[in-house]
Amino acid sequence: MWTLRAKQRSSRKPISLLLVAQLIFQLIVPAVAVANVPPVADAGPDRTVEEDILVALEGKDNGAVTINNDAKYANSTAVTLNLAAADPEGSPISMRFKNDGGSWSGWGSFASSKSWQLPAIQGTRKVWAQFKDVAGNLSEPISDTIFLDTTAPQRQKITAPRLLSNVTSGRTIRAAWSATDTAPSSGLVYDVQFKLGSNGTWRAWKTGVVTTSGYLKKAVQGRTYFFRSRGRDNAGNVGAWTAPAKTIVPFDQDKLITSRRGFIHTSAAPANRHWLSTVRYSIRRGYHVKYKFTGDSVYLISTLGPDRGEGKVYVDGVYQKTVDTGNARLKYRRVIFSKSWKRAGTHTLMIINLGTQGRSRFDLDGLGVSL
Ligand SMILES: [Ca+2]
Ligand SMILES: [Ca+2]
Ligand SMILES: [Ca+2]
Repeated sequence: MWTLRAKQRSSRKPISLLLVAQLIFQLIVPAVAVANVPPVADAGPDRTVEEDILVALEGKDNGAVTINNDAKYANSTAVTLNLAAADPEGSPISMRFKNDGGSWSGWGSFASSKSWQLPAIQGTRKVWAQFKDVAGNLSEPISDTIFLDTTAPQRQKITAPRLLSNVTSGRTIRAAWSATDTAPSSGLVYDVQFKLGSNGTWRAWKTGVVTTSGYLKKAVQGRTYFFRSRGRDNAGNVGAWTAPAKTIVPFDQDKLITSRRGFIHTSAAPANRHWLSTVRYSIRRGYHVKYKFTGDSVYLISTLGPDRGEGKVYVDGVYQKTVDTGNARLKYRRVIFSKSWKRAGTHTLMIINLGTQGRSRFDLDGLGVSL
């Protein structure tokens, strides 16, 4: 009884008792039946009453229902049911609905969509639909399911190295992120963004990924990278962005030098131990390097070792401290001095080699500047 004429004659199905009864009724009183049937657009002029009845039998189905156009997930209990059903004679039909395990709604006139309320229970929900013709014939109840997930991911978190030289000698930043989505979850994915500098513009890095870490390659020396992430579920619930994680990519040792005396040596060995592979060093007392930088914090990066000695550090011409890079064994990319300010400004940093007896070498490997 429930058919769309476009897909008629596609398959012959068993004739139900109900339909047989209807067929007999219509054969007995064909004149009445024909008189009551309004004209149908695609009924050809040559079609007989018998053919019309045959079409109705062949096209028998129970209509169709989908929730939210058959989307996999819903993030709200308020959904739209999409309906398809028609009486072959074109007479009006009515429809009713129920949530699985609930009771039927009242009958209403057929419409191709219907607002519906799911029970607020997370997970797979099922909705039933049923149709009725003017003669009171009922279709078989049909149903559709959808996965309901109304909770946004929580406990968003992202981590990235504060100073890149602390974890690697090269320009690849590894960031890791996480979040949790209350079970049953429609599936958790992440968006990750980064920007250069605190005043930079956020740009997409990872969108809708299931991975929980990534490598940002070829980071630019001297820049400060900010990362943030959020969890998002497949139903469209979106978590809040994390507070940014900050990674300072230090300048290499030569980049910001404004003046120097000595410190003529450059060492590239051993590979991949020094920040960006090389260090500049001095072995003479009194030799110095002066840097000029703009930022709100600075990190002086050097090498510790048995033959490494002491140096004096000055900021903006003011003595800060004497640092000792002596150590029983070699340690690369160590922060030997740091200082921060409330707001960004331009400063100078000077290091003077003290030429410590027996271990006069002093390394300069990089300068981390946060901006
Ligand atoms: Ca569905
Ligand atoms: Ca969720
Ligand atoms: Ca270096």
